[in-house]
Amino acid sequence: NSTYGSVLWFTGLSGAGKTTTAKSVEKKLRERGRRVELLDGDELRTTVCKGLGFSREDRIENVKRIAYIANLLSRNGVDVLVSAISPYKEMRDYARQQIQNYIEVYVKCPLHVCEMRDVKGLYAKARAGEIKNFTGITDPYEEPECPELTLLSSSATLDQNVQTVITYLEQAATS
Ligand code: GGZ
Repeated sequence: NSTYGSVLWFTGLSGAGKTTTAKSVEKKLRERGRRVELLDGDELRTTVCKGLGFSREDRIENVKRIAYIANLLSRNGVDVLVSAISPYKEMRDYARQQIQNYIEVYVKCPLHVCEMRDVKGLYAKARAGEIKNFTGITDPYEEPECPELTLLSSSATLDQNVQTVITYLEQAATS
């Protein structure tokens, strides 16, 4: 549906590169004159999703709120980039069902690589038992079964992954 913006839903482990990739795609789309918004789970948890934790219920509520905002923006022609772990199949299916032009982008990265990067030191804390319900360590991540796109963030470059997304959008626009 061409009047709707695309909703690129980046899912994957903490530290897999969802936000980095989304920001780069955001820049590319802006350069092309698109109106774009990035909805970052980690950031929204300080505002509209404030107070939500990491239980299954809270994560589902978090994703529902994000999907709601994504839908509002997208129906006004804005391209939306969502960056949220969204670890459960159920919540991604919910988003897919709620959102027109939902495009699931699995940012795939082996756990040991995310853990080695440990940009925010969260994996170390999770291993030490200081953070409960940490995705990949003490909480599940259900791998997407048929995402529209899979980006390998440990073996492909950022530029390659961004190009994969842009090419996908270009092809979707002409088909
Ligand atoms: C996973 C956690 C947790 C736990 C804090 N499990 O990589 P980050 O740091 O910057 O982003 C992660 C963010 C996860 O929020 P989401 O809204 O994306 O999660 S979900 O979609 O599951 O609702 C991580 C940080 O918060 N973080 N505690 N226990 N990630």
